[in-house]
Amino acid sequence: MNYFLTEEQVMIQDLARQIAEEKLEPLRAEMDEKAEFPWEIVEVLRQSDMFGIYLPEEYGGLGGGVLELCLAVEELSRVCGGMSLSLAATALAAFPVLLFGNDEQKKKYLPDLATGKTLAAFALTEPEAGSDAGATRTTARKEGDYYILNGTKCFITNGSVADIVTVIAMTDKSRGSRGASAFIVEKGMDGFSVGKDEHKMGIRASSTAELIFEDCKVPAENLISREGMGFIVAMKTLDQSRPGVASQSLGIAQGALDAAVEYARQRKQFGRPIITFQGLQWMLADMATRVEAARALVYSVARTVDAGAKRISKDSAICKLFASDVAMSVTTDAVQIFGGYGYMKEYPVEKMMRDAKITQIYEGTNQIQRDVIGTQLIRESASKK
Ligand code: COS
Repeated sequence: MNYFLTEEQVMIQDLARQIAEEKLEPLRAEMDEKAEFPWEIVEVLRQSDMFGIYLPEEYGGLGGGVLELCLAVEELSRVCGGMSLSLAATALAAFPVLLFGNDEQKKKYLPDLATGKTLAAFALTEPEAGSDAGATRTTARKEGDYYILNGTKCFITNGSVADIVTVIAMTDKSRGSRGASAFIVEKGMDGFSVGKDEHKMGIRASSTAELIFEDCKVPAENLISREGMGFIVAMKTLDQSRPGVASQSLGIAQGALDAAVEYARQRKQFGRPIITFQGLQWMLADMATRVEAARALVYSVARTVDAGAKRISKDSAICKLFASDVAMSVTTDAVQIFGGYGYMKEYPVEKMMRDAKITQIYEGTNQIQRDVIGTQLIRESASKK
């Protein structure tokens, strides 16, 4: 299908594909097995300017947008949905600064994020505040020129490797979600530490950690936007970043489809390649159709976001919901096509199936995406009257 990508976008896609095939693929099984963070790959991504793809040129980025980021994340995820997260999760954490930061904050933090010198993490989730993001318990108390943060964040992607963390904390608990505020916390700030690193089912070549704030002193100038804007900062960040999860899902699904077609051509049973059986061809055809539908949706939503559309929550949720469900179904079908071999670690499809599962859960479960879509449908309908 022709998605009418520009020359620059095709270049980014080709470069990411080359990195994925030459650098990620040889490491994929080992990093998954050992559950190691891929520092070697981060270095390759740094050298090839991948971290700056979506950041403005004035801050040292390449001046692309969400679509360019999605193209890169898709290609990397086609080979490994875990390693691609060093980039995708850094972008997620950079969005609060990019969208709501003041000039000083942008000048201070974005150039190092653009080169990949600093990695970042977005810290919203807490043990008692997952889907219910408004139930955040971490507090931020103003004391002179500082905010004092106390609380624990969990399941934070890039948590143990991030140099900066964008954190949502309550400055005024009595105001509910309107009492939340967003902060930039740097590694090394007093009272900030990393807790346990999680053992995960999938995306094992990525860091998922607990972050602990114990009287953590954050300079007041690191408040993003103003007090009380934290929930909006978080929601708008997620609106911007969910196409990225969708592109990760899309890449995983494409990788599983490619592997399944290849395997079905080689594997012989009943004296012929199994791909010659119509039942299998139809299965592959359905997988390919779902993958292409997801791609069309992801690119279209990414373009909508880049065009500066005001209301993107619904579109963003739709593409995350659809693409992650496609990733789960296509990887499951790929394992089925591989049969017994698909269940074994010698082949990559069982890993792809494990990696796919998280895309239905993080950056808002798919149940929450449906809530976001439903809420917006009601609003749109009401506004017509
Ligand atoms: N953009 C701008 N404003 C938004 C918004 C968005 N995308 N989403 C919500 N808001 C505003 C609402 O308009 C409302 O404003 P008012 O107080 O002026 O009415 C306010 O924020 C509170 O919104 P709402 O009442 O919808 O909040 P809820 O507590 O019901 O929560 C959901 C809404 C469920 C959508 C939110 O908690 C959520 O996204 N949860 C999932 C969080 C998540 O994705 N976690 C994953 C971890 S981060 S990687």
